[in-house]
Amino acid sequence: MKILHVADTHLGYSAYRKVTEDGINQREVDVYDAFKQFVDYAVKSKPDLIIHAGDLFDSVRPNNRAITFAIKQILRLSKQGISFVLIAGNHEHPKLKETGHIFSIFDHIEHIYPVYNAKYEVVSLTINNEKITIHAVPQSSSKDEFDNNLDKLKSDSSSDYNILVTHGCVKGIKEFSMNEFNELFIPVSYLKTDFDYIALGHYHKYTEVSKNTFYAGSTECLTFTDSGDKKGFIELELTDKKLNHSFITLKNRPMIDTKPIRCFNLSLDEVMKKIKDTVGAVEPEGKIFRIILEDIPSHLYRGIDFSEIRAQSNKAAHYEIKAVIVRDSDSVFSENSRINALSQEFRTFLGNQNIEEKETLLELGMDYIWRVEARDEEE
Ligand SMILES: [Mn+2]
Repeated sequence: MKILHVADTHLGYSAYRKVTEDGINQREVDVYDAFKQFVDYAVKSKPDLIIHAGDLFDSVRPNNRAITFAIKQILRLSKQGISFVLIAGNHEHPKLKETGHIFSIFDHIEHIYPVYNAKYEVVSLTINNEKITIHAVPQSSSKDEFDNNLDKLKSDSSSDYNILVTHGCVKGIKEFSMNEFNELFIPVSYLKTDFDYIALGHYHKYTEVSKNTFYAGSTECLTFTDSGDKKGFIELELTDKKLNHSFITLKNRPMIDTKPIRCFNLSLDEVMKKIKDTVGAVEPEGKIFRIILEDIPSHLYRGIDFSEIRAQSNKAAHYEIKAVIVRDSDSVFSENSRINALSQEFRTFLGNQNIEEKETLLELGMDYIWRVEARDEEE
């Protein structure tokens, strides 16, 4: 039995300011393109089954373009008679039940099995005279509801194959967290060996969690943190209880997080030269990249010629500069009224708070600050 496991396709995601000739956000189009490559592969290779482990869409209310695109691609699979089981992830799960679920648009399409009611559901299929049971645990509205669903999991001994599909962070081996407010945790004890395969979604990096358990990862890079990873999906061959897997890589637009430039003891000319060398090595055309300036004194930072960097990067799909600015020791501000770089202020503020999860908050906060700073630089 041939199965494709895909996850975290995030249709409807958009980012940065670059638009296509038709005026559509370039990143949004890139994300569609990655999914289309996957569907092209499926139509060509004709698997018996496709499992999507959640976050098909990037949001609870994807735009019309994302909905139309998803329907069109999924109809291509349906027309080929390929069974497609998809579960809801945290990104498309509505906070309020009355909002309704976007996955209901797939309810009446032949061979398509959307699971999105926050309940454990079983999809049993007979493919080539073999019975395969897919145990689907979609995103739930609370941790308790999710745990309850996981507690009910039971493999079906009358089936030739049992597959579990769910969306969340495996907990217990290593933390597979995306630092998102509504993410759910899957205790490692549920990842039992009586499932022939466990298809996971949520963590965006392709990972073999155990012999029978895999994160397929996302199909595109959505942050610079995953820019070094290969992106794609998993192809599985299940025969006589044996599992063979391979990772199929998609062709994505290059996204490059360049090596940080340590600026502390450099002159402005040296910093500018390092930046220009870094940009040159990236070969910006059509690419997305980030320059990181570490420990740059604020007077140096103010002296950077951003227009020169802009000119050198004008063919890039997007670029940004992340700077960790340190205050000048010869600051003209008096001791009392001195305001440090925003990142430093935030770090100090958090340090004085009596709260758990400081590290997570620090990381999230720094990321926002860097993003805002990067945006300021672009203008
Ligand atoms: Mn995701």
